[in-house]
Amino acid sequence: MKVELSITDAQTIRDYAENGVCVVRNVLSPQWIARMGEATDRILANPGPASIEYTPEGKTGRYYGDFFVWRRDPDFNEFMRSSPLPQLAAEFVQAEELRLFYDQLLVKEPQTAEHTPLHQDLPYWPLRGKQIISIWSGFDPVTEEAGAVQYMKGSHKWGKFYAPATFGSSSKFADIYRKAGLEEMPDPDQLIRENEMLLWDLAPGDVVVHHPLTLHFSPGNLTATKRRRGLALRYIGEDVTWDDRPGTFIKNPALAKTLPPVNLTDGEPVHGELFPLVWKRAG
Ligand SMILES: O=C(O)CCC(=O)C(=O)O
Repeated sequence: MKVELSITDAQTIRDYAENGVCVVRNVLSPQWIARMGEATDRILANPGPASIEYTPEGKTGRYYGDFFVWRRDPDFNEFMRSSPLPQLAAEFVQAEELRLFYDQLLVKEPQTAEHTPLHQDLPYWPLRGKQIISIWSGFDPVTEEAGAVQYMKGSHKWGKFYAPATFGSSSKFADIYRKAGLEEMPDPDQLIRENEMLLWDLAPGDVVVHHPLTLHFSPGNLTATKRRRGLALRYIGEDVTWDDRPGTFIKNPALAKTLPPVNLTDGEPVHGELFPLVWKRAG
């Protein structure tokens, strides 16, 4: 009899299916946290070509965003492949094999006022399929006051596909997203007030797993001294195909010029060096 070791349990996977989000505790070792904390600081000291400073100049704090960091940093590369996270992702989406779609670094230093706006992920992405999942890990302890991400319970089941929101006024994404022609989200503050938000204090090593249609946002980091260095890994399984519709983030020339050409046509299974195969079911 073959025994598959699993990282999470059936109840957690049921919670995820019901709520569109769940926490999985104690997945990453202290060694991974220390290594990725240092790697993050290296990136912050040497921002990449696709990075965005969301905090306007002259304001306190720093909200730093970066994409496809694994392509230029060996520790990010190793983390998305060899940490327990690809297997964890595969357990949630029940994939036979898994690719990394991309990694996104989201750092909010102390006294950062900028929120991450309420949004769903999938409207930004050129993807179709069910086996799509994000895992958010923090390399610091995370609390609500330090900007923990908050998720709208069950919103992945609403059948909504809202127009993407830009994360910062300095980013050039707004023009791209308008081309998507999607339904505008109603007043986000009201949605947040009227719906149950799920969030967790996280110890380093805990991760939050969320569905690509779950609405989520994060407040600023209002603490005086506590950093909030976060990394979201987006994994995809074998059922995921390319969606070449207009208005996705990959069509932003500022991002596209930092990446090799994506030679995928509409409806083609996602593959290629930009979306590396990182996990296969043992068999
Ligand atoms: O870290 C944040 O503030 C936002 C995270 C997010 O939007 C995501 O993980 O998809």
